[in-house]
Amino acid sequence: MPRTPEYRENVNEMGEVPVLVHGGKKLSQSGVCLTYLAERSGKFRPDSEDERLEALRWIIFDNQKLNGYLGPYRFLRTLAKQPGDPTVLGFLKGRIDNSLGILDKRLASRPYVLGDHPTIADLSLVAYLYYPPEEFGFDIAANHKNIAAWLDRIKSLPGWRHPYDVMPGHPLPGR
Ligand SMILES: N[C@@H](CCC(=O)N[C@@H](CS)C(=O)NCC(=O)O)C(=O)O
Repeated sequence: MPRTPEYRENVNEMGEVPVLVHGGKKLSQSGVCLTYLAERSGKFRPDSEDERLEALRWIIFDNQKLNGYLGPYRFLRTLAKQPGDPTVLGFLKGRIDNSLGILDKRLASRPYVLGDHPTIADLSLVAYLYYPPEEFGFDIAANHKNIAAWLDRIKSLPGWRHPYDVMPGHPLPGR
């Protein structure tokens, strides 16, 4: 659907999901959707200008260098009709390992990405990290103890649900 001309014309010219429709607004880019939801609800909202900028810094890092690589990696490895080229997968895995290392170090000295309370920066960064290790071929939590503890912390927050429990279309047909 996101690739059809109709979708680009009527839903999102960038040809991507997610898209958030709320009242008269139609928003895309997960960081924009998260910012809007945090401002509207007051939940997971960075507290000050410094926090807002810091959250944006981590959301951009995430979109480009963590989930921005994990998404295509998982797609090529697990979902694509043609298996991914090993050179491409190797390149992406190297970038993912580097980004996971940066995040793990960040979380060594603070419970959440910005400090002592969870914000939209955490919600952006966890995006793909609860998917089963088999989908990646490596176990993120087993190899990064600070990320593992942070994922448990977020999982304990009120209202947390596994992505497969809230997204339509899982399990995929034939899997
Ligand atoms: N930076 C965007 C990335 C969105 C994105 O790449 N979404 C994927 C699915 S998870 C998509 O729509 N891919 C379709 C395509 O690239 O053709 C965001 O955070 O919303």
